Amino acid sequence: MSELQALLFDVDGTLAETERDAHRVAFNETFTEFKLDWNWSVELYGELLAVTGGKERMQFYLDKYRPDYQQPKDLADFIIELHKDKTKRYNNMLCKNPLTLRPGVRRLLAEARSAGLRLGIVTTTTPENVISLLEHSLAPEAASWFEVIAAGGVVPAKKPAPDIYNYALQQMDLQPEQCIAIEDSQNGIRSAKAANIPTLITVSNYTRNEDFTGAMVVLDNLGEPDQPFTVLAGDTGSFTYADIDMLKFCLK
Ligand code: XBP
Ligand code: MG
Repeated sequence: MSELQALLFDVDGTLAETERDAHRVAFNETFTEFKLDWNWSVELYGELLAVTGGKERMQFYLDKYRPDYQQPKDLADFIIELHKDKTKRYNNMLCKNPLTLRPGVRRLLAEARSAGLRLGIVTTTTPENVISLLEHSLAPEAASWFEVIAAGGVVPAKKPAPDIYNYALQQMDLQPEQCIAIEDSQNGIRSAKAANIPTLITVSNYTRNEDFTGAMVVLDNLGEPDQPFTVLAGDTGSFTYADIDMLKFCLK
């Protein structure tokens, strides 16, 4: 087994609970702005999350739920326009009302940095969304802590395809077994495992009932010294929160 060298973090659902009260709300505001009778309830959005990527998600919604919608001839361009508006709204939201990071995220990142571990971001969300979340919720300079921010459409196929993880490995010149991916969803673990990267799951509010077969360990969150995690699958020994020693223990 190679020595652990890098942590690769997913964003949505992993660093913060971004989906229900931020991405979903931004989509709905855009639909209202464009006078569309589309409204994504909390429940419906859970089903739409089966498809990663906001543009792809809108197309999926029309295909599956709105066969009645009179599509414009240039539907792909229209979706791009809607998505630009949604991205602007989402970024304004993160600036005005920064989201709280999930338990253990800030601590684990700080420990990883002082232990000399390398860091990467691997996500399907739009790059500017990542920068906003990092700047407003973590630290103004936090984007610079990550060697690579692999995001959005930089690769042809989004998660669950392995492309975005393979891209990050290539950019960082790392082998999969030198890394741990930290994910919250089945699409995320399918992507990381298809790239052969050991994966730790912290379930999020939309993903707790998903199938995480192949995960190194499944936790409710990363935990804190005074706020132990709950282990949902796997062996964490006597560790009660995720730190570097715990990650190394789980790799063995
Ligand atoms: C999250 C996604 C994203 C966001 C929306 O994936 O699928 O599409 O829901 O962002 P991950 P965009 O957990 O891998 O970050 O609208 O910018 O696509
Ligand atoms: Mg996620």
